[in-house]
Amino acid sequence: MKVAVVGATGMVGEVMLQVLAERNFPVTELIPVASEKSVGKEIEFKGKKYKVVGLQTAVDMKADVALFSAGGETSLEWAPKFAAAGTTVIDNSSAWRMDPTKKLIVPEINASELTKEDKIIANPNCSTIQMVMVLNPLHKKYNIKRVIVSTYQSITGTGVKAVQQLENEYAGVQGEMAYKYPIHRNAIPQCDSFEENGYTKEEMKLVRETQKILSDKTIAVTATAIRIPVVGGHSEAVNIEFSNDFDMNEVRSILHHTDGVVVQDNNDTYTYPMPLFAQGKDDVFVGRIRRDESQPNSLNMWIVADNLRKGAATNTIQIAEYLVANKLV
Ligand code: 2RA
Repeated sequence: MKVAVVGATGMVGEVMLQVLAERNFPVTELIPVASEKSVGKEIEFKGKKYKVVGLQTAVDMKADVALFSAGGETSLEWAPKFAAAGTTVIDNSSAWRMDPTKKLIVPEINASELTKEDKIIANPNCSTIQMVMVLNPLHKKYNIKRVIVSTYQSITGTGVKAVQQLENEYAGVQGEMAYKYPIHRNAIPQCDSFEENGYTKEEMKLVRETQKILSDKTIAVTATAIRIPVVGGHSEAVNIEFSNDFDMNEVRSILHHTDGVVVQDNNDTYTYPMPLFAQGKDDVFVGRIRRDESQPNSLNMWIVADNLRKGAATNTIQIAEYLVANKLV
């Protein structure tokens, strides 16, 4: 497979290259793509050096698959050009996610929706992916009525500039700010910009994308997204109200038997998910599973995943793997 990685020099792009190699994705030719300022730079992939090329050059090279992590503007302009050249695009930006003609895919949940005609496929937002991985099997069994989620998001979701800001603040030096406020010793109740309704785009992604991926607009979701000075992954406190009652042991068993989900839940041994230990892993970790004693048919849980891996790069490559395995590319 001729594979283009668009945004190859960014945080997610670098993890994509790492995961492509780790999972031995059948890359016969790699096309690292970045903005003009990076053209000509060399990157190494599986022991071979490749020169970064610009977007139009990459389109003309007619890759089989293009994995995008280059922001919404670039994707809106260039994904159609790659698709017109016969390349199947899997895009990490929010540009196409809510487009009714585009599929929004978490392979373990809805990869079967994909067809050969899907030339631009949307990868969901990182905080959505980890949550729906856990919601999906429980929704099938008990029917979810409502979800209340509070996220505690890694600064790697913002990018290199945010990681540098935290390092500068640790070192007590003034540098470029990724956020309006210091992030060291702080929690910022804003991820992305505000919408008219007072919620941030990040919070509304959790609402809208969850309903699209689970194909159920009746699921009520409300979210609060917080940025915290952590780098290993996103954490989420999730409260779920079901239509029907449930058995706690059955809930744990269902999650334990769900591909891509690992239950870490034992108070006696202080076992619960944490971003420090989720970093670099592809699973979604769930713990602190307990009945909500204030509300019938409801439970609380804590969900953690590496936002750069299952939240972005790995999910993208799993979609590509599905396309290859099912001869859709
Ligand atoms: C964030 N989910 O964490 C967004 C984009 N990666 O900032």
